[in-house]
Amino acid sequence: MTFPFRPLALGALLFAAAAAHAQVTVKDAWVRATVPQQKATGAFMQLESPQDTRLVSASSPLTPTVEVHEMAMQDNVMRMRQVPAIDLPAGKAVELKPGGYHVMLMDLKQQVKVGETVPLSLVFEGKDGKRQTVQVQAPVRPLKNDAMPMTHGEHTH
Ligand SMILES: [Cu+2]
Repeated sequence: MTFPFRPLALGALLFAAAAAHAQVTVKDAWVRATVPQQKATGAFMQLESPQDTRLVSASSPLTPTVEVHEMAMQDNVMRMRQVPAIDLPAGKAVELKPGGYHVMLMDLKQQVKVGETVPLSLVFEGKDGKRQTVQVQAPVRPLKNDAMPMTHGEHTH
């Protein structure tokens, strides 16, 4: 005798297991360091979700004003604007990077320095309207890593 329904049952099981772990993965999150008096900066990262979802908002204890932005060429000028959400198609990595999508930290009260870590809460909304929040600790990095000269020993003035 064979068991024709067995593969079907196994498939249902696997689906249930996947649904239980339908968490968005956040990789390589970082925040761009600021110079004194700079009031805004961007947070960048790679996002991947096992099912269709969208990044709808973000927050940070650093500032009450955090927006989801997109940077794009408009009339030959790079401009950025707030977007209602960033779509994450199932299984496809979406990169938030300088010159593209980013999480914007605005109204900064203090300088964001290299070596610090910025906590971020990212809110995702699935097609069913269910929301999940993912916490990220994003290290602060200089604008251009490779442009930073290596320094050795102590500085004396
Ligand atoms: Cu921006």
